[in-house]
Amino acid sequence: MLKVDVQEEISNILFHAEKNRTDIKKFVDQYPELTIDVAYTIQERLIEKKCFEEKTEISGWKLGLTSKAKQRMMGVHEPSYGVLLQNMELHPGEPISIAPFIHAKIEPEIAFVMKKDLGGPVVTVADVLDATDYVIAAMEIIDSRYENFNFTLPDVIADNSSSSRYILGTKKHSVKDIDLERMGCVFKKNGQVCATTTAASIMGNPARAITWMANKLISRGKKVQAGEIILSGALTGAETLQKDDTFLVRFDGLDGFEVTFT
Ligand code: OOG
Repeated sequence: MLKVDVQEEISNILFHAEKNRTDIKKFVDQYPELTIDVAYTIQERLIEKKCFEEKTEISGWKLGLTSKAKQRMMGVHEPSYGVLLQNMELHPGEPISIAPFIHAKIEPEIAFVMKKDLGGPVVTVADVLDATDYVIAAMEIIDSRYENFNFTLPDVIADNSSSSRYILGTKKHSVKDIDLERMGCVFKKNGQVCATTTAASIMGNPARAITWMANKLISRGKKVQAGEIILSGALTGAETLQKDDTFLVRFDGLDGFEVTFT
């Protein structure tokens, strides 16, 4: 088991890598004993540090690596989750400065906002649907603290699943009005289509991906709470971004929106 002081050191290194915009080498080479479970503990330490230092609070959760394509691309075999903080939220229509990022990428996502806790003992798809207040189009900006996004599953978990910022659309939709398997998604970069896909790319159904996370949280003595946002995972591969780039996401039956980087 990785010693507590090493866990603390890793969370400190990750915290400062983000703050100073410096990428770092993945940890598993140096600490092969870094397990998935310990990586979630390191993530919790990192989040406590960020909440304290940045005077912010938890606003929700994000799933990562939920699509087979993405798992294959990153060489991992299961999804991961991370924590969203209030100071990570940006708004459509406001240009986004690339200044704080190391090498950010952007992904289209379906966000669920909860009206009930997902307390278990076992959370099912029906529980997720019943607990959902509304569904809304979203984009996530990921910015791995590791060189060239080169990591193993425990590394990326410790790094809060590469989370950096998130943007929610403006129109709320009832989950009853949406086909969570067949809903189509078009993602455009600078007016050109870069990906088309359906909601089923997220573990067959994004609500199923949420059950995976909700049950994992319960096994760690935590739970999704009413009022929290959940980003259910990217539907496509992440796109690199630069100054002056514009991205548009549009979902069948959900509103779409655009963001521009400066
Ligand atoms: C890990 C996070 C990926 C998603 O939705 O798949 C992610 C990464 O690729 O850096 O957020």
